Amino acid sequence: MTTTGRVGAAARARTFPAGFLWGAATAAYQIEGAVKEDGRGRSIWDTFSHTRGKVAHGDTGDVACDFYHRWEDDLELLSSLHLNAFRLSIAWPRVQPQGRGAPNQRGIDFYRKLVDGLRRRGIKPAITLYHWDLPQALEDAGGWPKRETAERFAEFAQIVATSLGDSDAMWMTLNEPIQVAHQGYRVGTHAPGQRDDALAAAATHHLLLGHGLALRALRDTLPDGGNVGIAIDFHPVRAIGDNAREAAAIADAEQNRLFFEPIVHGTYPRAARAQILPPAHLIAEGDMELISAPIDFLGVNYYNPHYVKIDEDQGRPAGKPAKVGPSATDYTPPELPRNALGWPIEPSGLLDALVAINEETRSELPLYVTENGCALTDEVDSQGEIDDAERSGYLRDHLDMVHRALKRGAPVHGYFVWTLLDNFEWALGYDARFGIVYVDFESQRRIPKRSASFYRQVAQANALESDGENGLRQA
Ligand code: IFM
Repeated sequence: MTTTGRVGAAARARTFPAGFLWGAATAAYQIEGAVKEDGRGRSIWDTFSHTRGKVAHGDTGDVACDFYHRWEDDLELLSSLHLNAFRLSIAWPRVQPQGRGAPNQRGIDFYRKLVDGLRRRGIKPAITLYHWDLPQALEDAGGWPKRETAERFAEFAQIVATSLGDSDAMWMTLNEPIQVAHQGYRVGTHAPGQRDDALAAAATHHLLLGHGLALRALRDTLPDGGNVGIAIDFHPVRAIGDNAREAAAIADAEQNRLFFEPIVHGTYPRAARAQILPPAHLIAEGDMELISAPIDFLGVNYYNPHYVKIDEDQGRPAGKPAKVGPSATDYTPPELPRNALGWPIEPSGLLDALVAINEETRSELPLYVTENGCALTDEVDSQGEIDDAERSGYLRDHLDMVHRALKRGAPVHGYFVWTLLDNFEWALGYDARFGIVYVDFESQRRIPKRSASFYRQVAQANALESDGENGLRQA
């Protein structure tokens, strides 16, 4: 493409608002490694991944991307990609090895160095307090099904806010709490591996309460009350045929509204089935007010919609139960493209989610896409490169939807690709590669994929060029 051609294309580009955040999202256990260093305590994921049969190939996060030691090079990588935001999570067991009591200074020092390193590079930290690595000691005391865990979480939030409060960060209390309740306590595919509806329903309420109590602690501790939100995964529900409408409404209540509705309205969704909802005796006076206290933004994680189709013979939704949510099935229209994990790829679901959330919050809540990305089976070619054209196309198509959502009035302020580095993908181990940067886990060498080059050009231009290529063809 010639220079003149690019200027011409730029003139017709889909430009994002000034100050738009271009970020990459990560989570502590998925990248840090160093699980026994500097006084870190044990987390439920250490226990789970070391339990036979729980994670593919027996993989663990013991080393992961060794980010704990390589963080400085990885921040350089962020700079080289022209990203102006980085989403990281704080490993609770590094800061409070037993989940309670005095902080471990060496753990705090690590995150201090990290946010200072980001600040030096002009990259905004987006800090998640809980991305699934509960201290094992708290699980031993009952975990999220117990109210006390929510109280301990607020104490942890207060410690972190005191230590890093000057970092001009975005703060998120929880990441995808439905996955904690559902995969962690209902179907057992994630740590701590429990399988019990009642535990999952109790965990649901205490995760929400943990959010509310942590939010209050952050408001009290951060300068000017901080910039605080939560990251929730949204799966727009598509009914296939009129006879699927009722089941779709239930699925929407159980997959999407279970956490969204308490936070924005202070109520649990009426359409959810009784066994999914927290029982009344767990909901103390004042809980719903705490949970629905105003937040400054909502983080929207999006990967795919859910389809509901009624199996005529069985009279119930078609497909096997999926592990991602209480009423999801793995039924997907066969014509849809899928990623390497079999997840359907449907960019319009992101537009639908952003527009629907904005309507429901009456344009009063700033939105960020806090996760969106594509798992592929990437391979290094003979040139030493990773030509992940499919991922670049995925990013282009989803960014186009973000741009359309902006045009339809949704106040989207940033986009975080999931993820910077190939990493430990929970129960799937290291097979699923979501990164825009390839990681050779033997040598820990990082190789930016072609999608990284595409994303860099979009971030640098703050725009999708009119043909959506952003240098892709000559990259
Ligand atoms: O890797 C996860 C992340 O930790 C939470 N959201 C979904 C990603 C892909 O499965």
